[in-house]
Amino acid sequence: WAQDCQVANIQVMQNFDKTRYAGTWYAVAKKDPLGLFLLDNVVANIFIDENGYMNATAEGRVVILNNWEMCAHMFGTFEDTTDPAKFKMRYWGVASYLQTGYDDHWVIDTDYDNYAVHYSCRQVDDDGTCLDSYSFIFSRHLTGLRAEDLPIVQQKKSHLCLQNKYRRVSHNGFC
Ligand code: ODT
Repeated sequence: WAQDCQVANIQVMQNFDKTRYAGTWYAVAKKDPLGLFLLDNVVANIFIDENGYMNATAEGRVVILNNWEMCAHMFGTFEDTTDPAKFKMRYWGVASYLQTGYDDHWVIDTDYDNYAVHYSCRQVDDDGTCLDSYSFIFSRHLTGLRAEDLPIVQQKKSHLCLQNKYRRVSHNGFC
């Protein structure tokens, strides 16, 4: 498998099933974008609405205005694309001073029951690689990934050309 780091060539989850993706996900690791927002204690809750569209809430510790630490409560709505594992996510906070945005939300891999690898490229460079990406590694378990899922997740990180770019996301009850 040739690793060319082209955003257009990134392999995403095949036959993605959003109903199985729904539910609670705990972030265990994160590759930050420029101007990072969610620091730690990040929990996402994904649900499918009555029209079949994916929606989500998320919370996490943030520091805004340089030194105001708080728990951000965020909402997101997802637009389907031609690829069932690639979404556009519109997001906003319950409070106006939180971030708003419109990002890609790609599901790179998941077994639905234990782990999920998410990826978002905010800016594609002229050469087709990503200039500004972020990525979450999620677990269904607050305790983190199972040992057997670690090699799979490692491989996906390297396919994203983001190996060694992740930091651990702690959960200490702040949110
Ligand atoms: O933390 C950053 O630096 C960038 C992340 C900004 C997006 C956070 C907004 C979350 C919106 C609602 C919930 C969606 C849940 C999806 C799960 C993964 C992506 C955050």
